[in-house]
Amino acid sequence: MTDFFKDVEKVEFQPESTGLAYRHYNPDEMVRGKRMEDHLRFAVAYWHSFAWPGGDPFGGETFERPWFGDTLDLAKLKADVAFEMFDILGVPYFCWHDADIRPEGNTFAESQKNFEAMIDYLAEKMSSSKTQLLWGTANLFSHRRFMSGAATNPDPDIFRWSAAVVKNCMDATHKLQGENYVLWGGREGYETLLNTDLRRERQHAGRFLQMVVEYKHKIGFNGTILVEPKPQEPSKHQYDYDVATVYGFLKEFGLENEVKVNIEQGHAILAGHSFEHELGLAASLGVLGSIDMNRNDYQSGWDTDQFPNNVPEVALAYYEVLKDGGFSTGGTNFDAKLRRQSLDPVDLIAGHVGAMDVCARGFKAAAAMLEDGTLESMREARYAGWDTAAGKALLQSDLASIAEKVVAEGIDPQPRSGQQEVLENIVNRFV
Ligand code: XLS
Ligand code: NI
Ligand code: NI
Repeated sequence: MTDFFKDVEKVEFQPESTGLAYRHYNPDEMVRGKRMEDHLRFAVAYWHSFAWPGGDPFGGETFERPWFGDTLDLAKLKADVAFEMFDILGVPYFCWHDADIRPEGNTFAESQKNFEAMIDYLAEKMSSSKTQLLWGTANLFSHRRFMSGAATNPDPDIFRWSAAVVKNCMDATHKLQGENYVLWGGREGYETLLNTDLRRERQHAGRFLQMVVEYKHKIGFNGTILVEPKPQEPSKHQYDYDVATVYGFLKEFGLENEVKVNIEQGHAILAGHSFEHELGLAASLGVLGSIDMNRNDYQSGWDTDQFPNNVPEVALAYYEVLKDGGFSTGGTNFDAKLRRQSLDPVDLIAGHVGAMDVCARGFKAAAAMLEDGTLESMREARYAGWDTAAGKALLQSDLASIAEKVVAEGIDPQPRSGQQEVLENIVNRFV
């Protein structure tokens, strides 16, 4: 035991509590025939909670954690504290990048050795913990070697380096029985078209992703490969802009049945969409995989990665997830960090407890809206014309015959209300 969380007790479901307890998240509560914990599948993001020093563009580290530094012993201390927090929270999952868990070596081989040592250490910790791996991923964006991209770098040696890192991260995810492997295209984008060969870079990104899928099958990894869309930051323009863009990219490279998406709330907003738009679109395309449930500040236009705190927004998001049948390998990852003034260890716990409660409230509201059924029956009624024999035949027809019948039958269609306010009032009964 470390003494980092020394006075913090295990967080329990205590609906009447005014202290650090779950007031809405009851892991064992049955919702639509399944335990709430198994629906929501919460995960802690290792990087924000344990590796992020608290910097902003105007100032550096604020957190001064005892495990900061580049040695294996400190990396192990970090892992010890992480698993103590997982236990305090009772979360079923966590997620990592290679760079969050291992010290950087002086060479590729040295970094790999450190990484493998830490994967063994995590495996040992996981064997006596309830907390398992939701996903692993590679950090191909922090080190200066990646400043012009990883798979899309003009230098083939960086492509090679990145491919080798991803191979190692996939091996590690497989070894730890992770349920997904994520690729967020950190610097897969550009700053200026004046120095960028768009055509080449997209081809390289496509081939890279095909190699990932080929390798998944080669090693027999049964998890899901997920791409995480984001429109900008750190690059001025990122290739995986949003769900629609990623889907087009997957189609182009023949990967639409192999790869799904990990959708982040804040990234959806940066792309000019709502979270539920991105989720609903992914579901309609059959590629909804997992979510990063962290919001941005609506004024800053930047990825501020804050814990969620808006129940109605969360409810509409889980409504889309539930309509899609819920998560299979995916889950709810808090890709969220504390504000840089929140220095106390207990702040880390409070951030996650609050987020889990907000999600539980939103989730229960979503389940109740679905159970009630009014929203779905009103939506169906709106399209009922298409379920008639004539409606179905229409899509098999052609412009000329349609035009002929429009005249012959003298149709006179009347506009009908979209009933948005009525629908919004229904939602408000549940949130
Ligand atoms: C950054 C991304 C990142 C991914 C994992 O904006 O959200 O944290 O989730 O690389
Ligand atoms: Ni993000
Ligand atoms: Ni993310």
